[in-house]
Parts: sequence; structure tokens; C-alpha cells
Amino acid sequence: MIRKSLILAAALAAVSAPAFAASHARDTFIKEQDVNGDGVVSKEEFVITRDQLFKAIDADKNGSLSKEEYVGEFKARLEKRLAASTDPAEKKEEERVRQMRQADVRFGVLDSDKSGAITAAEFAYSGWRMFVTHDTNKDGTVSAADPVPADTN
Ligand SMILES: [Ca+2]
Ligand SMILES: [Ca+2]
Ligand SMILES: [Ca+2]
Repeated sequence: MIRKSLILAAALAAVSAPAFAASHARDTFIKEQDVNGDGVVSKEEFVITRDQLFKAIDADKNGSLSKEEYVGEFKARLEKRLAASTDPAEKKEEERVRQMRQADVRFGVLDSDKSGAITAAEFAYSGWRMFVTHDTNKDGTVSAADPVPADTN
């Protein structure tokens, strides 16, 4: 029984990503939005996935995202990721605090009219800016062909 779980742990460690590359943000963006799996995110795919994401976060289906909905959805995904991570507990806690602080800041940025909730229009606008940021070669799609700026933060 013990041996079995050790083998499983080793297998899990082997499949987890080794290093944090500079192109990580772009590649994650592609992985999450590339609906048809051709390695390219078209504007159409991006509109579809953003819309799905908005609906998924809007837990009470009132057409806008409250802070609880936005931060709560992020926290759920973060906790899943942290649970799968092999980092030591104190590093996870550090990451948790940092990420949650960023989520808080992001909510404030997304809620551009400071109404206390993110509307579909505000969400679409921020998404569009994200798409444009990743489309560094300005061809209207995001793919591995888009050069990643050296300074990513
Ligand atoms: Ca695609
Ligand atoms: Ca809502
Ligand atoms: Ca591009």
C-alpha cells in the first residue's frame, strides 16, 4: 500500500512542469482559450471562452460579477492548483497570500466604474486588452508565433 502511493507520488512529480518559463503566461492563455486545439487563439474563440468564463463566475446569474463571486472563483482554482503542487507548505501559503492580494487588485481594475461589481462589458473590455497584449505580432490571433517580451511581470 505504501509502495503504491510512493510510485503514484513519483509519477505525479514527473508530469508536473519543471520550470517557470517566460512564455508561461502566453502558453497558459493559449491552452485556456484554444477551443479547437490548433494552437492558435482566434478572436472568435476568445469571445466564446470569455463569455463562458463570465457565466461560470456569475454564480447567482444576475449578469454581473460581485467581488465574492470573482475572488471566490479564483480562490477555488488557486486552491486546486496549490493542492496539486509539491512545494513546501510555507511556500504555498506565501503564494496563496500573494495570489489573493492580486485577485483583489484585479477585481478593482476590472470594475472600472467602481460600482462594486464587474459587468459583462467591463469583463469583455479587460479581456480584449489581455488579447491585444498577448498578440505581440499584431496579426489578430494569439499563438506561439507571438514573441514574448523579455520583461514580463
Ligand atoms: Ca484555435
Ligand atoms: Ca453575480
Ligand atoms: Ca499574433
